[in-house]
Amino acid sequence: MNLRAGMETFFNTGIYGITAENLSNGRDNIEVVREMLDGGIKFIQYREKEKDALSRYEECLILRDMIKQAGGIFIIDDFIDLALAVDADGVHIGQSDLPARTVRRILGNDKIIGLSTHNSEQLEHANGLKRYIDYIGVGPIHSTSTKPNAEPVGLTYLNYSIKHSQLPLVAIGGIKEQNIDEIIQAGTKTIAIVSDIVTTDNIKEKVKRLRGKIFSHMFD
Ligand code: TZP
Ligand code: MG
Repeated sequence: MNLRAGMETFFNTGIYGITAENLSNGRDNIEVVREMLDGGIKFIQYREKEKDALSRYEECLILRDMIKQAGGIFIIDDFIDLALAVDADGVHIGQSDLPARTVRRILGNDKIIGLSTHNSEQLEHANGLKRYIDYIGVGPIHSTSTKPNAEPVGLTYLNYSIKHSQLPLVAIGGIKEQNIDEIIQAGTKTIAIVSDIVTTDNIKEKVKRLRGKIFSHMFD
């Protein structure tokens, strides 16, 4: 099946996992992603801003095969060249990256593109870009040390985006097992979590509990 057309099946599996090796308590991204996949995560983003290009490339070649074998989707944060080099499934871009339309031109029609949004203007703009992009990020919901300089948008913008987005959305930022319920109750189907997953000793069990919370809400 076409990846972009079939994306929502994967997207709506609850947790969107994101790497952060510096927070992973000595474990490398390969080990952490293995655990995420074993816990049932199907959407994984490689987010590594500090490593050099060769290290990123070598690591992503391994991750791409692991994620493909597990039937998951592999997204790369920021680096369009890396996504093409390792044949990842897509990229995630921010408001200051190349325009979505340009990224679509570079990547061709088959790759997934996600775009971060932080307010209603950006959301309306993203709705206008829906020929080019496949999902939006909404956040940071709460302030988070994983992205310290980003202004939190709170539940107000989350509720607004759930109501007005014409694209699938993923909520992100400061979301943890202890405060995930309000995000789920707002109607969010996909939730991205970095630190609460990668810092945990037993990532697989953590992911299972988090996914269980989302699924039990769906069948309430
Ligand atoms: N974009 C907005 S917040 C964030 C990103 C990448 C980091 C979220 O990390 P955490 O640890 O789940 O708060
Ligand atoms: Mg970015």
